[in-house]
Amino acid sequence: MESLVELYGWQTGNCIRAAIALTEAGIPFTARPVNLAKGEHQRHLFLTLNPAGKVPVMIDRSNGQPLVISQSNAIMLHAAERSPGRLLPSNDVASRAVALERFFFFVTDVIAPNHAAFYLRHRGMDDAVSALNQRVIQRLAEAERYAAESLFIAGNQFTLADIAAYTIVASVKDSIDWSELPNLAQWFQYLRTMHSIEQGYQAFVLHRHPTLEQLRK
Ligand SMILES: N[C@@H](CCC(=O)N[C@@H](CS)C(=O)NCC(=O)O)C(=O)O
Repeated sequence: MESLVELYGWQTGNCIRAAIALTEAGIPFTARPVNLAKGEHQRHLFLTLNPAGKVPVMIDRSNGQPLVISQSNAIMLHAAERSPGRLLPSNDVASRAVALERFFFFVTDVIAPNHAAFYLRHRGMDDAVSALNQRVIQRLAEAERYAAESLFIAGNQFTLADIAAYTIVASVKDSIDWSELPNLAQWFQYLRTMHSIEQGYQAFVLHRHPTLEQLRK
């Protein structure tokens, strides 16, 4: 049976985070690869879903009327709301606030400058790129404290904060001085074996899934 949720995306951090969150929330979804290298995100079919021409986009039909959401963080929060307690602590206001604090730390203080560096690299602004990349590694090192405190980034439960942290740590892992971050290293090794993490990274690897174009043929 077709899943009630579709996730359009590609092999990028934003899409992988959304895929990990849906998987960890136990929400079955069909991954629909949108090949950015081939410009599929700029084609009319995709633009009708998201006029901004960006992935990920989720369509959730589980409540009758299709719900189309196009921000990765909104998709992650939606996954958390659909499965109370799975991605954010549900019965302790303080633990939930800490999980959100750390989720937004990674999203705004680490992932956002990393994206800005990616954009500026294409504009040839090398000095700005290296300043931003340095900043990303510096800020990321603050997570050593979180990993030292508990098994996961925000306590003893896997949360949205771990998903945000994992994808950015994985993407810059070769620039990290791991000898300085032993607890984060241990956390990283543990998370890489988690089913939802593996599935998220596999979701948009081109394999059996038809592409958006093939689906409409
Ligand atoms: N803030 C958005 C950013 C979406 C975004 O920039 N997606 C990138 C891939 S990670 C994209 O679609 N890039 C294609 C383009 O901009 O042409 C989110 O978190 O979903």
